[in-house]
Amino acid sequence: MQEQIDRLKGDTLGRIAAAADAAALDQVRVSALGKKGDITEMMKQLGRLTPDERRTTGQLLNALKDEVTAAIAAREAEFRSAAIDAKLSNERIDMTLPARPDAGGRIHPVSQTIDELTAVFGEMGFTVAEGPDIEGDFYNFTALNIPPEHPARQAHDTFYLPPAADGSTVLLRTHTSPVQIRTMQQVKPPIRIIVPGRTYRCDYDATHSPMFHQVEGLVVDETSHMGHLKGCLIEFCRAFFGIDDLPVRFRPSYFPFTEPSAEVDIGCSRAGGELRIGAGGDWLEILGCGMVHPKVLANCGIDPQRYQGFAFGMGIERIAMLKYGIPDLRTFYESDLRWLRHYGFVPLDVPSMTSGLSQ
Ligand code: 2NL
Repeated sequence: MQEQIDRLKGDTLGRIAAAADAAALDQVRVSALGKKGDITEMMKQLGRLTPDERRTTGQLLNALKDEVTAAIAAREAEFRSAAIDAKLSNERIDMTLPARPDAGGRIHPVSQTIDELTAVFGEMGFTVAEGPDIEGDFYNFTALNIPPEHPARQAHDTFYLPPAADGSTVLLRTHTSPVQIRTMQQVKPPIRIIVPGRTYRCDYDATHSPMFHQVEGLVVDETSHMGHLKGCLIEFCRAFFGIDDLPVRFRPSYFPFTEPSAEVDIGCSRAGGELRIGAGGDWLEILGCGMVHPKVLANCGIDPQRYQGFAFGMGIERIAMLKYGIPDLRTFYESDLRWLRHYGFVPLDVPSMTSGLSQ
């Protein structure tokens, strides 16, 4: 009996070790410990033995059963950890692989342009401010000295939302100026901010999109004057377009929120039907600006006797088109991957004061 048990033990443990997978192992378990398994059958024979033999053989068989059970459990654990290892090595990614050659994504020209102009104004000491796209008519119009009958307020120029519960008017901001209004209400001068962001107007044709991007700037201090405005914007135009001697001129204009107001042109040439930015005798309008109207300062709780400010605004798509030679505004919003591969920017090319077309 002892011999038979030893043989069975060697045989069963051998088959457990040789089982190639969980299914094979289960077959070994059934053939040893199942209802008709070898060990089970031997246990059934115990009844035929003398009480003494039954005790010793019973102990041996119990020990064998425990040992086989433990060996099966151990082999099962091996299969489980091998399966996990295989899964892990399958799913492994090499964190040391360089991102550069594989970076298929591109930065949209609007994002790139915002990053570039933020770098330029950042060097001059401006910080970036942001605010909600949905605004009230006080912030978008009234505080800016835009009269109630002004055409910009009309429903065919501005996207109005259904009135709020308290009856107040809500709209999609038509410029980023509401952010400057909120800043002036909250921050004691000196103020030096730029506000890039989405803006909305009821307008759609080859050169207008109902959603577009603007950046506005605002400086408020006790001694700010038109000379600061001119120096700041001439510097911006030259740094942004990367042309040190870019001609810049200021033309008188009108906005309800600035007095005096001006439009800024940069030099260009249109020789041969091709637009080139830089000296060339022609002019191209790129932004509007002016000294903040005293009424606008007062509307925000700033004393116009003590403080003065200048402000400016420009369209981001427009300056992006000029800098990067993108001919059609509507293509900005088409999500055409071929367009993005062509006009987009590689993520790791971080914009700086000096990066851009010239590099
Ligand atoms: C343009 C002209 C401009 C401003 C925007 C402004 C904002 C406040 C007070 C005074 Cl809170 N002015 N913004 C001033 C002048 C021009 O934008 O052509 N934008 C595309």
